[in-house]
Amino acid sequence: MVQQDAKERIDALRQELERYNYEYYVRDNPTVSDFVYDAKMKELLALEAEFPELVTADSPTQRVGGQVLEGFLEVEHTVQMQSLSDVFSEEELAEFDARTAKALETEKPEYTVEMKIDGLSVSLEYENGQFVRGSTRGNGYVGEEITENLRTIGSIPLRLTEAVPYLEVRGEVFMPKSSFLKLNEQREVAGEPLFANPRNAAAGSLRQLDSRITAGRRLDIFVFNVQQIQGKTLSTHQESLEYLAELGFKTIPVRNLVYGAKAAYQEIQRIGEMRGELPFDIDGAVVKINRFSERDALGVTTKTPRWAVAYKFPAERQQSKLLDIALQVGRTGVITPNAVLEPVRIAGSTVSRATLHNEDNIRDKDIRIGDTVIIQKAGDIIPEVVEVVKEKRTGTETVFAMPKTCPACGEPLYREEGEAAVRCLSSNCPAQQMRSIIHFASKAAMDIDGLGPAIVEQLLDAGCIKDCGDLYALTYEDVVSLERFAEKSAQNLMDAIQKSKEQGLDRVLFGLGVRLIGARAAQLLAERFGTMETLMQASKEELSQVPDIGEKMAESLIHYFKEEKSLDLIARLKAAGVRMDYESKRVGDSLSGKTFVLTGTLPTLKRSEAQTMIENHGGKVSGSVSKKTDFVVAGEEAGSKLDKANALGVTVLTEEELLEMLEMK
Ligand code: 0OX
Repeated sequence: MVQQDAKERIDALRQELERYNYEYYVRDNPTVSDFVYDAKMKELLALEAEFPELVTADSPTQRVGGQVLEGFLEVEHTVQMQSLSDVFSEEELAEFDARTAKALETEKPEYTVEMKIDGLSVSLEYENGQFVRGSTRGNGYVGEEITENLRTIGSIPLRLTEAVPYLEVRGEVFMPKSSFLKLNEQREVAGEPLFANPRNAAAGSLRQLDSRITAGRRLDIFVFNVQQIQGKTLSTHQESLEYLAELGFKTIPVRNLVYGAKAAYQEIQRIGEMRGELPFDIDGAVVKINRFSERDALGVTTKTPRWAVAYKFPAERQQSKLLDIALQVGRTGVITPNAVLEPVRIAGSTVSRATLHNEDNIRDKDIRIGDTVIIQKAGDIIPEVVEVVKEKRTGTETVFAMPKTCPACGEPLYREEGEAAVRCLSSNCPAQQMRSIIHFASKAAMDIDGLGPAIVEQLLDAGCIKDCGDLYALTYEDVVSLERFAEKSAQNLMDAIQKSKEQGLDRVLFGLGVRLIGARAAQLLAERFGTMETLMQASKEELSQVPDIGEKMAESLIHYFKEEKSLDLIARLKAAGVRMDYESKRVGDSLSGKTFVLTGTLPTLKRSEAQTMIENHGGKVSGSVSKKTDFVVAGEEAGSKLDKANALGVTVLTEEELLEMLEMK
């Protein structure tokens, strides 16, 4: 066949296959047999093999790539992927409605109520109608690029029905319940660990570096938001969902218009009643203002829009039997009692452990070993024992008593006045040491990839390490001689340990696990004091002068830096070459105390870039205009925020004026 004929045939096959795909995955309404589909796909593959120059990224043959990635790249979201604020009752929903109605000066706001899919939020970007990039939500500002994995999802169009210049949409990737059950059955047969629920299974599938694995996982998506669009004006949520459906997306099902809180609540209840019968998990319903002009008027907070709210369905509860109470020793020596339960299925997963919080909780609820208890699990939260079914007592139950000594090291346990927690204060307690090392290596601290709980335990057992200071003295031989370690993974771990030395003061400080010093406090302290030495010399007064560092935190630091053991550990980390200084991203304070709002499309800067620049000069960026706003930076097609700024007399800047202000022009 000559190339011209091949091109025509290839185009025809692609169009046909795309249509079958759409009918099968998006419409749930297959129109051809697998046999016909496979035959056409084979023909297309053969032609593309013969004319490789005709292969394009949006060809249906390209859904599953052959390359294995080394890691995921970061993606900065130009439009923040916000989360939703939650409400849990009709009253809380009514409060949201009252606030909204007041701000919009209407009696019954126009809402859409849609299902809240229990999956993972992703962004999909299209240029000229072609799928070019997909990413996870991450922290809302920065996520991970997972284009290859998303391509494998049949309901994600690779090419839209219109060549829209630019479009970014947001949706929820999920695993249908039936696929989840099948996957776990296969994993059980293969002796692989089971996924706790469809959401975790979907998350695990999207995190694969080899998209062929993702392709085998039968993921699906519902799309529910236009993040950005060029070349089309949309004015309501309903309109945008209809438009997305026309473009070929599978859009969120059940999204009815209602007016006011009462009607919204009724619709939520109606969705709740469907829950059990749906082929996928939902964890609530989302109530959103329908008109975009009204959304703009309501604005956003730093994390969540003011124009929407998630109504979370109550957690599912189940009965089980309390077989035993096991004690866990935490990083700071706190002893947590955990319920060992007869396994029971709750909300799609099997639960055999639940937290009992502390001694007082066990006493107050009169929880005894052998009791029938009620277990609750809400979303990601660890299951907990809610109450005892006292009618089921037989008289053989036994009352639990907290031991007097640590189950891990045998040293006496203490309970401070006014505290519910019982602690082991021994500095040589092996359980605490293990937890401290796991914390040090964790993502938010030194981020040592591959150093999880199981490996830390192996290293401790083999006597290779005693604390986190010893990690940097580990040798390749130490690691490779551990059970189940191949040469490549041993080298990867060695590399990750080396790399972690560059993390900087904020991460080291958080990693040390000083009581009360969380990730944010560590960052504030690193920013203020710059080096470990200066920080160690700071007085309690100097420490508590840092905004958001309270007196208790300051005391805890002073106490930590007095201990011989801490000083020795810090000295060893330093000697090993671990960086103990902080490279501030701040370049100046010229905008300190000033609040900015960005609106419209700026001529050269992305909004996120402008935001970073402002923040690096000490300014704050907010999502909505108020009397407290100092400047509004407005670009093209700035909407209601600009109107509001003008109405309030807030100074409006162009991008150029902003750059001048930052002395960058
Ligand atoms: C869901 C879901 C999540 C878009 C703008 C703010 C929140 N899990 O089904 N998020 C949203 O809305 C986003 N809608 C949904 N239906």
